[in-house]
Amino acid sequence: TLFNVAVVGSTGAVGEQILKLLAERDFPIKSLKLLSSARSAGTKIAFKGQDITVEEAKPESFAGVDIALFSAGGDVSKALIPHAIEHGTVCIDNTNAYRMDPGTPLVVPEVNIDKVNEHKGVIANPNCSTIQMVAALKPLYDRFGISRIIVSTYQAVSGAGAKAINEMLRQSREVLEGNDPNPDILPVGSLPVKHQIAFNAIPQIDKFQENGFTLEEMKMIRETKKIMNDESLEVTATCVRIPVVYGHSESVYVELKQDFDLSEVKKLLAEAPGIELQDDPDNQVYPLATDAAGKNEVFVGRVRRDLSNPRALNLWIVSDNLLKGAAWNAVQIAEHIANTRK
Ligand code: 11C
Repeated sequence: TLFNVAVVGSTGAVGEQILKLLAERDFPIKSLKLLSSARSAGTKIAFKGQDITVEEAKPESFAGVDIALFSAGGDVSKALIPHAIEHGTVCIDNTNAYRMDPGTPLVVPEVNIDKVNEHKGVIANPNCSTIQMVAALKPLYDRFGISRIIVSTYQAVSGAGAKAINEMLRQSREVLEGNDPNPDILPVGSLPVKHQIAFNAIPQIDKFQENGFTLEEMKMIRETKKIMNDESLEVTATCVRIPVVYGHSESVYVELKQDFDLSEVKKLLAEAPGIELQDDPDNQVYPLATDAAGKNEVFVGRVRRDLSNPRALNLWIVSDNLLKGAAWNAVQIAEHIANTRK
């Protein structure tokens, strides 16, 4: 079976990767509609050698569309997904709009692909920093149980979009030339205060909530419990933006419910789908954002027993935030839908 597919936000950083993956994976496409805001409409994008003109996304754009992948911001998803569902379109949403809606499955294929079948028109793709963490922890959760996770992130600027990449590169040049870096975008475009990202680390990703955590941190906390289907799982997070272009890195402390053998932990990680163990301290082998960039896998290394708690582990988890963190996870879900409809 071939499918009528739409990509909403096709000119954005994630939309671009979705199109690349749909082409590479030879997704069974009958027709491909590229949609965007009015601002980007009219742009031509090449797909498998053919130029497709981007159209403005409107409620009626979804007539006849089987599968739509959304990555144009939460407001666009909230405004258009209800219309797409009315047209019978199955929506895969990369934004925060539906993730915590109790009726919407929040899916990481390596963890809970079975949830896709419970959808009522929309399947939510989790936040990038959550996806790579739960994908890596799932084999340990299944074998030993997990009681607590403490994570600190080192997140790439591409998570904040193409403009933030340019901002980091521009500021780096300014600083090297001895000029004022003139912060303009980060940490949050819509807030008045801006901070330098070049040669810096900013402990704020997205807006602060009333509890003192940022929205990014709350996404990691809430989404992890929902994806693991375990409200008793204790999670805390500190999310930090660093001057890396592609690839989020995470230092994760995880308390297991049972005693474990470190070699078994490494074996489970090495054999898990979508995970690549890169752990050889003697040869200085561990995951690096520069190596993970452009790859679909989640890389895990620095696996060691904690010294303060023998039932706890420390790990370093790295993945390309635009691929497994966004576009690849969404395309995996789309492939599952396509395969089950054959
Ligand atoms: C970042 N994690 O790195 C964010 C971007 O909810 O899908 C992804 C926002 C989201 O800035």
